[in-house]
Amino acid sequence: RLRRVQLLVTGGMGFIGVNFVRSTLAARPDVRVTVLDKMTYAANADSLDGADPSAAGDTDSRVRLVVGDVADAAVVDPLVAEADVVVHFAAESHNDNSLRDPSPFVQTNLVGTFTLLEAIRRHGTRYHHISTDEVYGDLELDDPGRFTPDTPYNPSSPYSATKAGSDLLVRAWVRSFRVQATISNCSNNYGPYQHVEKFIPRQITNVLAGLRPKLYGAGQNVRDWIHVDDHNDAVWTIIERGRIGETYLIGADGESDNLTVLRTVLELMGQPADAFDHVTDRAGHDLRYAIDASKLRQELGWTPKYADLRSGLARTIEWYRDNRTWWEAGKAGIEQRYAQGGQ
Ligand code: NAD
Ligand code: TDX
Repeated sequence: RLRRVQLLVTGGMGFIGVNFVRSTLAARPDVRVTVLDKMTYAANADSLDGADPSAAGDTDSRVRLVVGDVADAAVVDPLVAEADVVVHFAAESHNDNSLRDPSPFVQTNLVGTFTLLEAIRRHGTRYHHISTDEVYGDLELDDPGRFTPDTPYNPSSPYSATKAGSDLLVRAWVRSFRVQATISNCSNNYGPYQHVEKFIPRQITNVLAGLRPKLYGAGQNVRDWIHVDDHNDAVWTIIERGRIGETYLIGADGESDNLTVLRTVLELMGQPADAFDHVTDRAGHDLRYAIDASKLRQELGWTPKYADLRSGLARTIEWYRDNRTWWEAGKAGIEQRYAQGGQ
């Protein structure tokens, strides 16, 4: 187990990163965290409030925020130099945005990862790269197979193509320059602090705001849902016990189609089963993702703690109910942008 660790967490003001920072500070008193985040539309400055339970005030907090770009070598290099471990969450993360304008995806996901890897190479720092199951493309609904570390890369969207490219950069830097890196590819996350542009928080906050939930197409597309705490627990397992150069797939056997997820949300929120709109489908919409996490489970002994999606959704709904001020300000603008695309 690592002790007295200085962590650099990129993208630590976004959904998964801030959950990672909060749970790390709560569970590991010897860890100090520097967050590097550009504070794009996807970041929320309130997310770190009260994140260090051991701090009496801001002065002795174990977490520090540096506002900056992962693609800016002058910012990145000194931060990597002082870190023991770098965990790279920063990315442009939303498929629908990548269809409207792919440019920031190429810049942040590809050039940003390249910039970080060059600093990692210079300083010999331990690096963990956060990626997605979307790099593998999609599966048929009736395919008995699931994604494994041997599945060929076949990304569909500008988002997943730039994530795939960033993974391949990491693999090449391991092979050519022997950087001390591991990679994880996780399935769809849900939980607190997720941006309201994403499927589950969009529907929960639509109901809370008196708007009708919006389902793309017929809702047959399948996603493999995992609670964000289970994802982050697996990330720590890989940082501490993963083999250098290896890729681990993270998933919790949570396959469900979008219509079923939406109906569960409606039921848990006391809404009629048909209280939603069908809207224009996403271009190139991946049909199904499914993760086989055997390697992570067997080699590293990891197991998820959230057994079922329904109870995880109930807790997530409670969080959005209790934290209206966190999401309310950005909600109307996001819905306006969706409406322009008929979504
Ligand atoms: P998010 O969009 O909620 O957060 C991304 C964060 O990165 C934001 O705080 C943003 O300000 C920051 N950022 C963006 N560009 C930056 C730049 N150039 N420099 C510094 N910071 C920058 O995303 P998320 O859902 O938390 O995803 C985090 C990571 O996990 C991403 O790498 C994503 O590909 C991966 N991932 C996400 C999921 C999921 O279901 N959300 C699943 C698997 C993998
Ligand atoms: O309003 C909606 N209605 C709807 O039916 C939205 C926003 C989405 N959907 C559908 C599209 C997908 O089939 O729900 C599913 C989930 O959509 P998103 O939340 O946009 O996630 P997805 O495209 O599956 O990608 C997510 O998981 C993998 C993350 O955003 C990525 O960052 C991660 O890599």
